[in-house]
Amino acid sequence: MERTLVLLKPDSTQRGLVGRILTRFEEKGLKLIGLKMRQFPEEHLREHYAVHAERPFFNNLVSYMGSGPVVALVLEGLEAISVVRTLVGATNGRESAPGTIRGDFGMSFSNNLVHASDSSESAATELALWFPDADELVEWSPADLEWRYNVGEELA
Ligand code: FUP
Repeated sequence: MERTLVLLKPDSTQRGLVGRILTRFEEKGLKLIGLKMRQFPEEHLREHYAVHAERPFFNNLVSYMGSGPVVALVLEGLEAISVVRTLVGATNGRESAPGTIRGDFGMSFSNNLVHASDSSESAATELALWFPDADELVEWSPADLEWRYNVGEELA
């Protein structure tokens, strides 16, 4: 099982899309194991996007991410990192495929609603930054797990 970090960015909260976006992940069968909402401080957001620190759009990106509340999620599932990236869609909402979250809900490249970890390395770094305490994550087993996966084959 993999864990991945998802952020519902300030345009998701401002536009009242949190419930609908969260539903996409739940309906897919990903397990929600962490969730918190806050307007995060600039220093934290700069660290999250440190890989882009030298890029010209960096200051705007940090300012947008700090402009309103963000909902941070931890999702768990088999190959969860790539499954979530596929659900989220391409960075530019004008080009992301219909059926993806960005493709269905957004028109912007910068205000693109959702962040999702793009590799196991970034997931590990981002989970440590956004959910530093182990007790923020809930260990639980969905009652229908045996219907989400073929337990004999896939979870053997
Ligand atoms: P993604 O992995 O799809 O979230 O996108 P990136 O990590 O490449 O970029 C992070 C965020 O920076 C994107 F969500 C949008 C923003 N961005 C810009 O605003 N301008 C750019 O030229 C590139 C990225």
